[in-house]
Order: sequence, then structure tokens, then C-alpha cells
Amino acid sequence: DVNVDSPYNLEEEKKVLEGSDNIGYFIEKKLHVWCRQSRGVWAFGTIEATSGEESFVSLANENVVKVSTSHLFPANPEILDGVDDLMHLSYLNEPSVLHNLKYRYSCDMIYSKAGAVLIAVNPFKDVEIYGKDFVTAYKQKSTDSPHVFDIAATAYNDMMNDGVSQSLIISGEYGAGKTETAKFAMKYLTAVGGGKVEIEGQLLYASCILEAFGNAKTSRNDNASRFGELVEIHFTEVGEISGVKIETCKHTRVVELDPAERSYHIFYQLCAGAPQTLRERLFLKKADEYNYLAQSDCLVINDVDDSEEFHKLMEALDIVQISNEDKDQVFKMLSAVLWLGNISFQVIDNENHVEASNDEALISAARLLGCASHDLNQALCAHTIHADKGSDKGSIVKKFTLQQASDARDALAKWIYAYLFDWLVEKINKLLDVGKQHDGRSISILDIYGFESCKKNSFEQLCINYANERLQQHFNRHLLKLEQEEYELDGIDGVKVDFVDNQECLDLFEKKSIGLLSLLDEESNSPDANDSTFVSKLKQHLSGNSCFKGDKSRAFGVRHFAGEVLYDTNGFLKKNQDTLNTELIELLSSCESQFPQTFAIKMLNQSLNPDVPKQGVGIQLKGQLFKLMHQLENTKPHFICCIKPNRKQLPSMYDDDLVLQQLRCCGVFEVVRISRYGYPARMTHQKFAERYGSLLLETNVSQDPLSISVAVLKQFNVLPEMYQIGYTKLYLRTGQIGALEDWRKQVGAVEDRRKKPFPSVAD
Ligand code: AOV
Ligand code: MG
Repeated sequence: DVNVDSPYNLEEEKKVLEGSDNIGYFIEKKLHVWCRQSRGVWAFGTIEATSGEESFVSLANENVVKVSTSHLFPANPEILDGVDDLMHLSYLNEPSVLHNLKYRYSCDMIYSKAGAVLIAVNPFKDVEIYGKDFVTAYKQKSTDSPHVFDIAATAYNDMMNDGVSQSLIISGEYGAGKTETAKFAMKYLTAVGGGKVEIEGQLLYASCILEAFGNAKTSRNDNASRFGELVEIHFTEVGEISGVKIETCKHTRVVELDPAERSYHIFYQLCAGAPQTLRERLFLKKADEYNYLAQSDCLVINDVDDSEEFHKLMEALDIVQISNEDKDQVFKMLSAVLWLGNISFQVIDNENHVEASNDEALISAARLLGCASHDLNQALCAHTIHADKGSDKGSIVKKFTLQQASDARDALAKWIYAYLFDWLVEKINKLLDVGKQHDGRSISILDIYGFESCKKNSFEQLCINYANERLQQHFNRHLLKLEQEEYELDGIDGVKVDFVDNQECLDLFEKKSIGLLSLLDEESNSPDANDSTFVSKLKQHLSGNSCFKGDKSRAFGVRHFAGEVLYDTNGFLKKNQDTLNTELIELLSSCESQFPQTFAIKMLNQSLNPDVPKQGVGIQLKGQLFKLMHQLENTKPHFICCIKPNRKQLPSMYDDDLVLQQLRCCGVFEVVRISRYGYPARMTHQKFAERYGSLLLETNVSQDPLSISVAVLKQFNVLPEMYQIGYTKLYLRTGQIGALEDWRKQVGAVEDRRKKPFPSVAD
């Protein structure tokens, strides 16, 4: 349930209705209001009468209710219904914003602007607004109604005009539509920048391949991204695509699944769609015969034909020029992973040591990897501890118990899959990077996994939510913090917007040595640690952070920007580990198949120093995110905020509470407010004077840039509330520069100019 006390209240708007004069005005003019009902739902009505603190409101259904006046908010006049920028609403209160988005949504207008941010409400159905005609319209600027094409076009034009790299940053909860939005943005950019036709197709097919290998069905989204990606599209000086670089941060889910979830799409596609000859070569079975897949009761997705998807994937692999040999290797590794999951172990002595059953699973996995099944068995079931050099003790073989052997098996499967994914990304990057020198003109599109809060949350959710915390910081920083700091530094007043800074939550995760991720790493590397020692360690070090909530059980809570999440630590340490024992690495490097060898060599190169414990998944993610965010810092950001209107993935269903909660969490109200009361256009005194100084009629102006600027503003009757003068820059409200520019274009020869009367720019 949504908290009725909104964290965001426009004081001035509340006052609109609180004074009795104002209420009288609303009654007299029969103006509409929003009236807060139980469960945070708003009803539309008119005030009939008022007494003391209470008002009688007649609702649309003709009922009259008595409500506290402080629960009434002014509604916008009907003429503003469905305006395309929330900033243009007369009243910016929550029910008004919510109503506006709902109104637009009901007309299939899924995009709206909130000042600088594009809001995209997931339609959960095909909307006919992405065709070539739409690309052309935005390219030719014949429309500027809110659209992902519009924001992509703005980024493209800004890049071309200023020579500065841009980024499209897409945020939103799980299933909100980030990945679809990213693909539409790519579609637009490849269409306008498609100098080389092949890159255009290749990029779209590449993202299709990464989706097959990096997305999975969860109970919340049939196509949930399980990896984050930053697609950096480079352009030449004339605006044609010159190359693309894809960077990913990933997460593995191969060995463990919850009910109603699937592993990565590719496994099911392969099992369903591989032709007979390939099946034989891969010893392939149906999906339900593999333990890794059958542990969940969900093997198919409604309305998705995995076999058909497999054929599309094969086509995509051809288009990105993956050779037949490489394809074969990829499929072999996938099949090896599936067979590994079927390997079972039996106890061989009274100390509970095990060995793998010498059955179809072991034999198939070994053959696919290109090693002897005996060697695979040994590597999974024992670990050799080598004595120190010079010592005469020789080496000791330590046999594994069932748990240890299963862990080694799962680690191997996870590891092969992770390297396979990296290999694909690398291959695609090689193909898309045409090798030219890039001169810094690029547009990056960021699409990561969205915030998740489920019934049961584990390590996967922790990583996902941490990444979103980082993203939210970027959003806040650019849209709210930096903006306000700039005003403050330049001596501009009156633009104060409170927002929830999530720095404390980030500290909880990131603090060196005593942050959650470091503590997790420390425990993962400690032989005596287990999930409950981990929780006590967290409680011991993190209790001082207000975003941390210790729990009696083996769980802990984190107050995220998007809500509180309780994490169950069961299996945390194991999931954080990302190591293979030496036996397995040696086994892989001795395999006859090409891929295991290549992967092993890469791994050995990466961990040259065996004394440094390998970092866990959490800390690695932190590093990857820092890198991504650092890359983004050097670009001009454009933000897209995706909203899902219901949790059922259904069209035409708009859940007010759910939408409101997302709007609040991602800071949309604050952004609208800062855009509305702020000054989006700014120019240094110098630049302003240079650009508009020539329009001055008055000749008796002292020649410093500030005096010229002020004289220009005066001459064009720009109203004082439409601008502010800072120490270094002029700050103007929306629309002002446009008016000045129009005038500048209109004015031709000096003589003509002198004859024309000047219109007011504020008109
Ligand atoms: P996500 O990327 O935000 O979730 P997706 O982009 O996968 O969400 O969207 C979820 C589903 O919503 C898609 O599979 C489509 O069915 C539908 N959808 C989204 N946007 C559109 C659109 N513009 N037009 C039509 N259908 C759409 V996650 O990756 O779970 O965080 O981890
Ligand atoms: Mg996604």
C-alpha cells in the first residue's frame, strides 16, 4: 500500500485551497478538485460547501463526501487534460500528474515529458508508433511530441551541433519497458546514422543474440534482462555510424532457479529448435530432461515458440558473422553446461567421499568439453594440495564430499556460461567496431536490470538493486543536485527542491572494508564462514547505517530508494564466489575442444597472481558499475523513465498506486518541479551578448557583456520573472531563447529592423 503522506507536497499548492477565500473562489467558479480517499486513491469532484477545516465535495458519481480540506488538491482545468509535458500543468500535485499520465495512456499516448525527462508508460501491447514514417517525422522535426525517437533525435542533434558525446539513460523497475525502449532508441539511431547499411542490421541482431543469452523469464517479466549493457554507438563527423562498442555487467543464473522462472532463453531455444544432426552431435535431450532446467516447473513462455526463436537466433548469428565452427563450439558448451547439471555423485567410502556416477551425463559432458570422463570425474571430486617446493612431502589428495563435489560441478557450469557470454560480446564488438579512430562523437544507451522486490529476495536481487541504486544516484546528481548547485554557485535563488539523496544507501554497499560488498567478499573467502556468520558480521558493522535493518533470522533488510527489501542470506556466500579450483582450470586447459582451452587461458591471464584472492561477484559488479558510470560522466545525459502501469503485464490496466509509487521513487515530481521553477536555458553573459547584442537599437550601452545582455532583455520586454542574472550566466525560463531566436531570424537588414515594432518575447 502506498503511504498516504506524500513525501512531496507543494506548499504553495496546498495553500491554494486552505485559505477560506480560495475555497470560496473554487466554490463560486465550480472549479474541480482532487479529493483523497481511503487507500491513497483520488476522486474528482467539486467543493459544495465548507465549514471550518472540512469541506463537502460532490464526486463524479454524485455522492457528496465530507473531507478534511488539507486532503483536497486543486485539479487542472479540463483544457490541460493530456498535455504532453507535465511541466505545463497549472497544478503539479500528485493526483494531477497521475491523472494526466492516465489520460494520455488511455489514448495510447504512452510517452510524456516531465521537464527534461521522458516518461514511458509500458503499453503491454503493440502500439503503431515506431514505423519508418515516425522515424522520418522526428528526423525532419515535423513533430516534437514526446517519444523515444524524439529524445534519441535530440541526443543526435546535440551531438552533431556541439560535438559532445551523449547518453540515453533508461531507468525503471523490472518489466517497466527499459529493454524495449533501448531497442527503439537503437532503431532510430541506426536509421538516421545508417551510413553503412550492414552495421544497422548487425547492431539490431547483436542485441537479439545478447538477449537470448542474457535474458530469462522470471515470474515478473517474461523477458527479464539478467545483465546490464551500455551500447556505445560512434558516429563520424557527418553523423554516420562508424562503429559500436558494447559493454556489459552481468549476473549468472544457470544452476539455481525459483519456481515459475526459467534459465537463459538460449537453453530452451536450443533444446526445442536444434535440427536432428545437431541434436545428435550435442547428445541433446528435451529441456525437461535437464536438472538445471527442470528444477523449475516452468519450461515454456506463453505465446513464445522457442523453436522459432532458435531459427531467428541462427539467422542473427549468421548476420553477425559467427562462423559455423564457432557456432558449433557455442552449442557444444551450452550442451556441456546442461549435461554437467545432470552429473550425479555416489558415496564411495565411510568418510562420505564421492565420485561421479559413470553414466550418460558424465560421458556426454566430458565428450562435449573434449576430455576423458575419468579426468572430469577426478577434477570434480578431489583437490590436490601441493606441498611447498623443496619439501619432500609430495602432494596430498583431498577428496570431496557430496556438497563440495556438487559445488565444484555448479561452479564449472556457471563459469563456462559466463565465459561463453563474454566471448560473444567480444566477438560482436570486434565485428561492430570498424576500427576507425573515434573522435569522441558517440551516443551511449544504458539498459540494466530493473529494481526488484520479490517475495523472496536473494543475492541476485541484491546485485540488481545495488546497480539501480547507482543509477538513481546518477539521475539525482544530474537532474537535481548539479542543477541546484549550479544555481547556488551562480547566485541564483528561489529554485530549491528537496529530494532524497541515496548516498547513505550507496555507502552501505560500497564503503571500503566495512561496506556490505567488502564484508561479503571477506566472508566468501574465509573457510569458516557461513551464511549466519555473514549476517552477524553485517549486523556488527552496518547497524549504524540508517539504510540497514538487522533481522532476527538469517535475513537483513535494506532501505532502497525504491522501497525496503528483505534479503534472505541463504546461499549468499556461494553465489558470491567466482572461483574454480586449480584441478578444473587445468582440466579445461587440457581439453581438446577449442573453447574450454581459450577460456582457461583467459582466466589464467586474468588471475596472474594466485596469492590475491579472486574478487567475488558483488565486488566485481561494483567495479563494472564504476566503469560504466565513469564513462557516462563524460557524456551529456538524456533520461528516460519507464513506468509499468500494472504488475500483470496486461494492456489497458492502470493501477494508480503502482504508478504513483514509481513516480515518487524515481524522483519525477522533483524533476517536474525543478524544470518548472527552474531556468532550463542558460548562456554566459559573453555568449548572450555576442549572439543578441547586434539586435540592440539603443547605442548608448556600455560595452561589457552584462550591460549588453541586460539591454537586450529590456528591449525585448522579457519579463523579470522569466530570467535571472547569475554571476557568470543568464538563466532563462522555457521558451525565452526560442522567442529571441525567432526574432533574430526574422530580422534581416539593419534598416528593416529599425522600422519593425518589437514584440514582447514574453508573449
Ligand atoms: P525491462 O527491461 O524494464 O524489465 P522490458 O523492456 O523487457 O522491461 O518490457 C517488458 C515487456 O513489456 C516486454 O516484453 C513487452 O511485452 C512490453 N513492452 C515494453 N515496452 C513496450 C513498448 N514500447 N511497446 C510494446 N510493448 C512493450 V527487467 O529487464 O525485468 O528490469 O530485468
Ligand atoms: Mg530489460
